[in-house]
Amino acid sequence: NIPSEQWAQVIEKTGSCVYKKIPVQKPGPDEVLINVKYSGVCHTDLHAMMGDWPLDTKLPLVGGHEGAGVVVARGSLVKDVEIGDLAGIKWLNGSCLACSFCRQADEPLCSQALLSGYTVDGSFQQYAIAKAAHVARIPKGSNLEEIAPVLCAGITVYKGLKESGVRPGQWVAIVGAGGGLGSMALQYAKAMGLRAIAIDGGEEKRESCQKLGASAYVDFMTSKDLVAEVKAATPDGTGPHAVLLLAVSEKPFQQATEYVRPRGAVVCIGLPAGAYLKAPVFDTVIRMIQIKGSYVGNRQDTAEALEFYARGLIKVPFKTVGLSELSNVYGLMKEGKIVGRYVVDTSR
Ligand code: 8ID
Ligand code: ZN
Ligand code: ZN
Repeated sequence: NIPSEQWAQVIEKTGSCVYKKIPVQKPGPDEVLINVKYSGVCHTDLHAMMGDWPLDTKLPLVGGHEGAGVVVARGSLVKDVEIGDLAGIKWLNGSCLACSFCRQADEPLCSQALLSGYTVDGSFQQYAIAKAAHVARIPKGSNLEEIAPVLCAGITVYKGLKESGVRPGQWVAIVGAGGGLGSMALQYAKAMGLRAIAIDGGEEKRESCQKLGASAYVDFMTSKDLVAEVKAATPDGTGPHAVLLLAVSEKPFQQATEYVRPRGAVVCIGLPAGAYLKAPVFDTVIRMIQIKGSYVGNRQDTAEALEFYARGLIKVPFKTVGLSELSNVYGLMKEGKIVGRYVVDTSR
């Protein structure tokens, strides 16, 4: 018994969202309808609402792309997802599956990609649609509240760590370590046998980062010389083998090449509005530094990221509030006050 109406947070015009009732949609032949129980709130959702990026959203738009729930309906072509299965709505809602990127498991690069909570309605509603091929398969019995943030934050940082090329025993700097992606990154880094230097601001985030397994914490708000402090945190003082940039601010994107180890990798993941990368050509060449971007993950990355969670290796602090309170979460997020992740409960 799927209702015809449901509660949702709808962006009617850029800059704000309204909690209201909207119709429940029917899945197409290759789609499933998921009764979303919980959804994580990613900073991307705030960027989408604020129109921060040079890519248009649909309007009106239901945001959200960390939705964990139960499959309640499926299209006629769907064979491998059953009604009653647990499943997740992630950023990549669908892709063509036929282009050269899709064929090589680079689905996020597909030019036909559908983006949950951006180009198609996402998980800040009680019933959301996704292409069956792309929904995350969540193991039976999982805690949906806790697993929701894995569906974007977890997948993205796990992929970013793989893209960085760091190996067990090596050092990685996590910039924005106290936030949603950062907290996940500390847990994945630990599970992957890496040593992490957490960079963020304030004592609450320091405490959280240390609990999540960081070997060192550098406070960007109080440090007199951040570059020197990050390098000094590695045993030989040459700096971390890789840097994961997760902050929503341009400055750390300009700084990272200064403290990364020679031959190290700077991986850009955070998407501050209007920001540019800048690095001296001379140092980049003679220190053989790699600068690259990393964008969510493919279906295999999704399965692997969920497996780390299922093994009990990923525990990230989260707070749950009702979907009706989403605007308050955005308020805290704008001020950089969130430690870990906020999750919304779609039943209230
Ligand atoms: O696929 C992707 N590339 C992808 C996937 C998901 C999210 C990219 N993102 C992007 C989001 O759109 C956003 O721009 O990653 C960024 C981080 O998302 P989030 O983790 O959901 O945001 P948050 O919880 O607000 O955490 C950001 C942290 O950065 C810190 C803040 O204190 C906060 O803890 N921070 C800032 I702002 N400036 C900093 C600085 N200079 C900083 N930390 C260190 N140094
Ligand atoms: Zn996200
Ligand atoms: Zn494609």
